[in-house]
Amino acid sequence: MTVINPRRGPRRRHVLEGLAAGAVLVPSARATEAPPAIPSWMQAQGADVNAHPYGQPAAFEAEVVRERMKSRTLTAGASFTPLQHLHGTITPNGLFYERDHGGVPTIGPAAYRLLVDGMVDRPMIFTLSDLKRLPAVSARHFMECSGNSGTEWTKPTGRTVQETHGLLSCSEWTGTKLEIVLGIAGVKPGAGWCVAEGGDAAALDRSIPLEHALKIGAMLAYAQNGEALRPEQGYPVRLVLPGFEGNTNIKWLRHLELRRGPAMSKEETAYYTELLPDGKAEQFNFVMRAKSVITYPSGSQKLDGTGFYEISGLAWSGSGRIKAVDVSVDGGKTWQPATLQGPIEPICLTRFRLPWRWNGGSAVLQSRAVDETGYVQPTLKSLVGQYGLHAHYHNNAIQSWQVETSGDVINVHA
Ligand SMILES: Nc1nc2c(c(=O)[nH]1)N[C@H]1C(S)=C(S)[C@@H](COP(=O)(O)O)O[C@H]1N2
Ligand SMILES: [Mo]
Repeated sequence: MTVINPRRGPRRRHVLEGLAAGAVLVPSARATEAPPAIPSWMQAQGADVNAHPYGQPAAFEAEVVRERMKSRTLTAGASFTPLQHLHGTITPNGLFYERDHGGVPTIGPAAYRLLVDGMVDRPMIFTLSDLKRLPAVSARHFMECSGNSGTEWTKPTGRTVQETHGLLSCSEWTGTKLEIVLGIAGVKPGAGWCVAEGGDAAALDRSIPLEHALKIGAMLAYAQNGEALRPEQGYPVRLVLPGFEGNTNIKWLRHLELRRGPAMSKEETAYYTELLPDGKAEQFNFVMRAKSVITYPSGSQKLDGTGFYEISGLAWSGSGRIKAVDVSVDGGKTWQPATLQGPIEPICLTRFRLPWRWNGGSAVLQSRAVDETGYVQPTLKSLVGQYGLHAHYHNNAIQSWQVETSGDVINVHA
């Protein structure tokens, strides 16, 4: 990092004061590897350009990995995206969060088949090449497990934003629309639901309301960020239901059955329902409500001295575009509007930023998202007031990070 340009206006200089804490004025920079000296890596040819036919991250980035949830089996479990290390809004494929109920099956492209039957005019089986011949679309959408932040209902538990919010990722998905495939099979009148089944050992199946699924642009995706889906993401084909809870985005999709009503499968009765304070359970909570989180500074990070910091984070809503994000540095007493990084796309992660001067005092950082429907992300208190403490899924409460006078950042309930 270089020294601040003295020609910048006084106000900007004030905001950026302390920005380049580690930078050194030119005359005292005498390390042999620092410019103007010629460093060792300029004195010989670089590494073999053919070493990695498939590119790898820089060796220095080895700590940027998914973190596995503690689970009793090696196959059923989850791993979390390292949101604190990522920039912008797209999740690299190797870091996309993962949730598997029965491990990752190996399905070759030649062996893949999709059966479409039930209330259709023509029951059909599609191969992968059949699906790839159909008109394609690409769209950027987030995906979030409805269990994301599930550990945070009663007390602050995750140490990092990876642990509190890492069952969240965002890709550019490419595939063919569900509408096209169903159009070929011909949906019979009266078919209101589509049961989607995965080709894994869990045979995970969910009932999808047909009209709603078509409205949100449901997709049979075979590509993610330009390349084929990763095995963990459902290779070769998964259902992408923009804005719906992760669980309904069936991976290794093998069967679509058109029906009058839902199947009442295990995953929509025993699980993925919300136990309410009155003992009743809320079912079919498909749409992920607006939510946001500050990724920098966030849990387990440490501020390196007072001065300028750019608070930055992610906001998203299953109902459409993010309209605004407000940030508080005093635990919710006062709020300032953050800048949203465009383009702001519907049902997509949106990056927000706010310049901040840390004066060395204790501070509680929070962000609050508002989506295009006017819905405002709730405090934990108001969410618990509504759902009680027996709910597990869909915790979209405001997250608080406390900056201590030491500069350490910790997860707190404020
Ligand atoms: N066939 C199948 N589909 C599945 C799952 C699964 O275990 N099997 N997990 C579901 C859950 S709970 C979530 S949150 C998302 C996770 O998708 P990802 O692993 O690509 O992040 O996939 C859903 N689709
Ligand atoms: Mo999930």
